[in-house]
Amino acid sequence: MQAPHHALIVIDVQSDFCPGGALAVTQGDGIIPQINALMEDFQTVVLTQDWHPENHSSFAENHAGAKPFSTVQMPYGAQTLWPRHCVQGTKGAAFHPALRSDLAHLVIRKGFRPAIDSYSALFENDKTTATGLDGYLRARGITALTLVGLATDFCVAFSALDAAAQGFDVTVLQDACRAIDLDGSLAQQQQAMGAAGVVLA
Ligand code: VGL
Ligand code: ZN
Repeated sequence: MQAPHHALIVIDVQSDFCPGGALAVTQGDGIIPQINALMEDFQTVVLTQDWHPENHSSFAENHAGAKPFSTVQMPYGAQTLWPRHCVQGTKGAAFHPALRSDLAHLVIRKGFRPAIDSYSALFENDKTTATGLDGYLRARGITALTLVGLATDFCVAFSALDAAAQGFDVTVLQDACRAIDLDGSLAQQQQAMGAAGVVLA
């Protein structure tokens, strides 16, 4: 059993990010058995859930003429446009049925404001709107985080970078993550995480 100050954060293991889903990550479901085992080994387990309204500004279909995987400028900076995914209340937004979500202590939903995307579990993409996870972890005396889930180079990496910047000791278990890898994004984010002191295990 892990120490009480060490939490497991499981990022976006949802049907839409797994094979057959709207924004499927290659072998996204392959990490689930390992994550289920990890959840039994931690005294604090948090799941994040990407949770968008239909009119979300990260969907290409909500920008006239824009293609999925292109980039637009938002008031808060560059934003990748995605196919519609993880729409609130849909099957695709649900946790993958094989994930032992019953073992989680907290579910944190993110990306529900139409105008701001939220890759990170701590801050939305404007880098200032807090999800509240930081307060939850601090109130429980947690100082170390292990991150797993989808996708390594987006939601996992953004969460790891924010958590390291907030002073947590952060480990990303790469075996229990899978990447989208858009234009070299995986190598770029691995480099950024390394530079920020995130342990890539
Ligand atoms: C994610 C793209 C859009 C992720 C979420 O979970 O990594 N990626 N929304
Ligand atoms: Zn999303």
